[in-house]
Amino acid sequence: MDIFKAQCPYCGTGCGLEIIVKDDKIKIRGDKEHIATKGSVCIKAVHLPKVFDRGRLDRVLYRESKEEEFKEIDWNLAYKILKNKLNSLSPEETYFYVSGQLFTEDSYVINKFVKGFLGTNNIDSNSRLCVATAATAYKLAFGSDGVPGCYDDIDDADTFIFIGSNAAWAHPGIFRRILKRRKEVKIVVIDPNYTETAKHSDKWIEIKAGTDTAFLNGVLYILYKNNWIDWDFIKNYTEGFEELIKEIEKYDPKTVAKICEIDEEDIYYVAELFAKSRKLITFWTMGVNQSTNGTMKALAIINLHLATGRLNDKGCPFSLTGQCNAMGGREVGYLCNGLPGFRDVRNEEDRKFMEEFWGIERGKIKEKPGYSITEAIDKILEGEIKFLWIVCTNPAVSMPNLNKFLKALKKEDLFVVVQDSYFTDTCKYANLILPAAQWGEKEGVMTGGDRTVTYCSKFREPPKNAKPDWKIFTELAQRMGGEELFPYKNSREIFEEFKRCTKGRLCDISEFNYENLPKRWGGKHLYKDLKFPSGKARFHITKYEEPDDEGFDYILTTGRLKKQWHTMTKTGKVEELLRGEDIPYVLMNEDDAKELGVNDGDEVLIVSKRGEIKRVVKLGKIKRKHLFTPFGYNREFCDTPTNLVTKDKVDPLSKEPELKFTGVKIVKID
Ligand SMILES: Nc1nc2c(c(=O)[nH]1)N[C@H]1C(S)=C(S)[C@@H](COP(=O)(O)OP(=O)(O)OC[C@H]3O[C@@H](n4cnc5c(=O)[nH]c(N)nc54)[C@H](O)[C@@H]3O)O[C@H]1N2
Ligand SMILES: Nc1nc2c(c(=O)[nH]1)N[C@H]1C(S)=C(S)[C@@H](COP(=O)(O)OP(=O)(O)OC[C@H]3O[C@@H](n4cnc5c(=O)[nH]c(N)nc54)[C@H](O)[C@@H]3O)O[C@H]1N2
Ligand code: SF4
Ligand SMILES: [Mo]
Repeated sequence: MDIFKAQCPYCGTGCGLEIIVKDDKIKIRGDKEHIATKGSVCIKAVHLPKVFDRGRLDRVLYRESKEEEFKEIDWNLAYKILKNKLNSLSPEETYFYVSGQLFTEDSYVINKFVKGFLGTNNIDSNSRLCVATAATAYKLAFGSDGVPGCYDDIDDADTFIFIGSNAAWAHPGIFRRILKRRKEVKIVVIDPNYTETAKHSDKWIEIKAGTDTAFLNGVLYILYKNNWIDWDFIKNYTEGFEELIKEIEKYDPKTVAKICEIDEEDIYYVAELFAKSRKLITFWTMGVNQSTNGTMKALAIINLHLATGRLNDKGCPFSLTGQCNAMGGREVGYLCNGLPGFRDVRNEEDRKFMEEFWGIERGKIKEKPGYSITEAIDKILEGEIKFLWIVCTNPAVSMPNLNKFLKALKKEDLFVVVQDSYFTDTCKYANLILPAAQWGEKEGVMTGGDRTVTYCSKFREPPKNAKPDWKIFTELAQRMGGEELFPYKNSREIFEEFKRCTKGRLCDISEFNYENLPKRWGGKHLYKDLKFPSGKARFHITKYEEPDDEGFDYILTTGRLKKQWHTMTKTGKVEELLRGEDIPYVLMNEDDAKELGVNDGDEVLIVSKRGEIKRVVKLGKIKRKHLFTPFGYNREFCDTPTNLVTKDKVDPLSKEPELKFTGVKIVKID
């Protein structure tokens, strides 16, 4: 019997796992010794062994035109095709779309390939649809990305606010840790949907979707009027409070209650918690981030924590990370403006440092950020981008405004490469499909949601022909004249290189190695001395802007399934995880259903300006005029994925799309 260790490859909780391999059997359990997660594990991880072999990609597939059938080719020919394509185009005509589920080593190599070797910043990741808003808000408020607290803070906090987060489903490892202390703590949930998380709360605040900024500003209004704020903290460690307060004057309880369609009392309730609790953590996730007003929402949360001095031992504005290694991806700078070690392409010194570090010519790294993914889609449609390489994400399901995106994918003058471990919906639009080795079949590290870096062991062989993501890019680079820049024979060499460039940075992991992990960078509290990368922490003026319902009466919001992971390429292959989760449903309020004349179990069409989807009605507790449907159903489960109706309008600061608010009408199908 062998025991291997790794971080879970699903959610950002980042549970440390033990993988027990005996003969041909593999079992998975929580690793009690893991410093951050201490043994937590959930059902999705337990069933991982079942998906290692089901429906795996084990061949390189190619077709010159998307009209043709795929034929099998070998890796040599694949590299030749890629080299020719990339050499025939200017770097700005190419685009790379990657993922928060890659190992840090994979992300680092791909980012180096694009920004340091090809010389374009045209790379973005699915984090743009996920944590981009939180990262933007942290940078604006503190001068850097990075969660200020860690999971240990849960164990002595007395108050938890969940805003736009269904942690009971989405971060079960964390939520159960809180439930262990249920009797001693207060839990508030702010969500239009009466979620599993809300069921466990002391108070559910049934907010109208999209209006959180108004709500949070209203809480600050009450704190200010009652003098429930920490003036010493504000004076010593922050700036910008006076300007903010001028804006906050507009958010009296009466006005806010009307905007958010809640009781005034709800705003007082939360204000009192900020005033009086011992230690308060505000957890937020996609109900905050995926909004055209998202950065304002996140900054309004941080404003409340700064106004009441709720950092470190008094609390934390805690953005829950979605994917297993979104934090690691942010460390290597995999968004279109990032560089490794929390650096930025717009910063001359950062570019110079990385050019010297990589040993490439001055000026190779471009100053202008690349296009974000939704901008890139426009550029594909306009014919400016002609090559798209998608790695470890399934955007043919997860991208907003799918009809538009699929039109871009189908263009004959766009060459599409899809690198995945399974045959996904996105593969159907590819010219070239590259089979990837996945978690368990390669080694590397991931950083979980509280900055803890965990080593992930290799404990099985990949299917024939499947290669680790870093290796695919390394072998291609070597054939394109990049032997010196990409000398890597294994992932350890990549880690050793990456960690050196983090020395002296906030995310310094230069002393970490595969043998001494797991370890957390930045310590328990990132800003324990209340010294911030920006000097003082900054209040920002948070303006509420009304979400656009496009003239429809109903608001469709979207999100997760309890036992399924995103687009179901893995969890959708496990019977135990499918039970009750395989019928595409829409959650509806009973009074709305009566008004519409529909019953539980009826089929309806949900129609927006961009498309329509078919769903089965499930009656339940959700705010009136709000509907909720999961977004991850792929075409095996449903002909009409949710994102056919959502919009690609983005937050102006984080460029994260509005995935949580779509104006729709309901049409009953007879
Ligand atoms: N089981 C499971 N767990 C997962 C995942 C998975 O696919 N399956 N995915 C992981 C990833 S990548 C992520 S990003 C996280 C996401 O984790 P969460 O963000 O917690 O999950 P969601 O279901 O997307 O959305 C959370 C809630 O936001 C609410 N909401 C919608 N609009 C608003 C609004 O305007 N204001 C407020 N206050 N609330 C609103 C929705 O009703 C929903 O209940 O989950 C991670 N964990
Ligand atoms: N309407 C709506 N849309 C949303 C959201 C929402 O709440 N509502 N949430 C958004 C968010 S937060 C997220 S994070 C995205 C998630 O959306 P996606 O990133 O599209 O979701 P996944 O299904 O996790 O896709 C990961 C892919 O990587 C493959 N894979 C797994 N391991 C490996 C590997 O080691 N290498 C390679 N190359 N491939 C691998 C899997 O088979 C899978 O196809 O969806 C976004 N879209
Ligand atoms: S809670 Fe998240 S990280 Fe932990 S085992 Fe479940 S899916 Fe994996
Ligand atoms: Mo996410």
